[in-house]
Amino acid sequence: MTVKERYESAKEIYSRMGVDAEKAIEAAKKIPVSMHCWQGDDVIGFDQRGALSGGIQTTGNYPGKAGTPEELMADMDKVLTLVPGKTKLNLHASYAIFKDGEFADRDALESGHFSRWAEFAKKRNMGIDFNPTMFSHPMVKDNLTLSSPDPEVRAFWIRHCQACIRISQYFAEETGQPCVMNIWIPDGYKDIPADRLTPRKRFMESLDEILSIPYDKEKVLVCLESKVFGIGMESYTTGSSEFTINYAASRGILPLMDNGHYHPTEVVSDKISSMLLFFDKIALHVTRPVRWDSDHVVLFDDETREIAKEIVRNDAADRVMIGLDFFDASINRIAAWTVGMRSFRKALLYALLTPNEKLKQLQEEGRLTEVMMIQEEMKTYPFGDVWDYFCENCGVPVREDWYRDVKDYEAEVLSKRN
Ligand code: RNT
Ligand code: ZN
Repeated sequence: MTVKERYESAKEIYSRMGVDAEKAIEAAKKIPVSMHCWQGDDVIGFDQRGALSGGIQTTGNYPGKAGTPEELMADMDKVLTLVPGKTKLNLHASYAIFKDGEFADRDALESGHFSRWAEFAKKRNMGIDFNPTMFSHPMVKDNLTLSSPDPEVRAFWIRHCQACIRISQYFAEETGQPCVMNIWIPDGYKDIPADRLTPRKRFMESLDEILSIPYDKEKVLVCLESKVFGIGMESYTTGSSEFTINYAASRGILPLMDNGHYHPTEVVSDKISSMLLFFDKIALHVTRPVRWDSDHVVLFDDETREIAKEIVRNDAADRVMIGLDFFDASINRIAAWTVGMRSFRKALLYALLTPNEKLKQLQEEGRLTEVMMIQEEMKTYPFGDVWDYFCENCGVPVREDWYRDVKDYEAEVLSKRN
């Protein structure tokens, strides 16, 4: 049977459950998912050569990582041929591209340092999301940035974030799509702090200063990402969940939830609905924490599916800004990106193929046995047949066929890199 024939049969099976597969496919194509540039080079960037620092870490040393803008762009282009659906580009400020002999420190970055990225995105019809980079830099002193007791350290990073807002607005204007700009700081303490309040107060004041510059709030969606711990910041992080939610709510910016940033039995899928009741828009970093915030490649696993369901069944695809955030240096990086991007898209399609209205109705009527029964039976519906058709329809390889391209690319391109 062809992919199309299998799809026709699957469509019929889903329709008996009241699910319109055609509609699901169209909707799944359109939801933007932001592809993070930092999977391509283990979060190193182009403005420094040092190791990754700031409470995050990559593990592994798989050969062939991108070392230049040309290599990173070529790698992303390869991934783009393998992943279906609407994709945005997610950049970090450390990926500024300098001309020969030119250099600007992070507090002096300008849109010109990102013009090649803007060109790259425009040619591919992609929007751009952006992130200040407050790690892997000598001005991160004692693991502190915007909450540092040193006024010079704070001022440096305030200037950096303000520069990033201007660059984000430039991206929005160039691409015609809003730019989600996410602020994450590593700040925290390894051991029990003597004062939890003062650093948070300074962080709050620094953020207020950053946001005091004029910018177009329709074009730049500033978010604040929380975190419960970092490597070397096990006891206290300044930007905790309570801090970021309250800050975002009181200042009219977006909260960003990274599903690696909570206590191990907490799940972001359960948090989305609460956030949607109080925020117009929220942002996500979808990742896969294995025992800690390990940033493994996103899979089509239970929590990923549950996150996608929360977005879809609450009709919130335009209110939840989706970005991926993982960095595995132990496997082929093109494959890592592809698996992560395909998995999240799969989860969106899966959520769209769920009889959400019917299940809600059953819950309202207290028919909880049926809720469980249907959710369980749906797991063995012919989802793969719809997914395969979706891929074919989007012009990307079906099933594991994409891996051949990755192996060829590895042989022809990656293996020739230092
Ligand atoms: C770190 C945060 C942050 C980074 C990226 C590189 O724990 O998740 O989002 O992973 O900005
Ligand atoms: Zn994150």
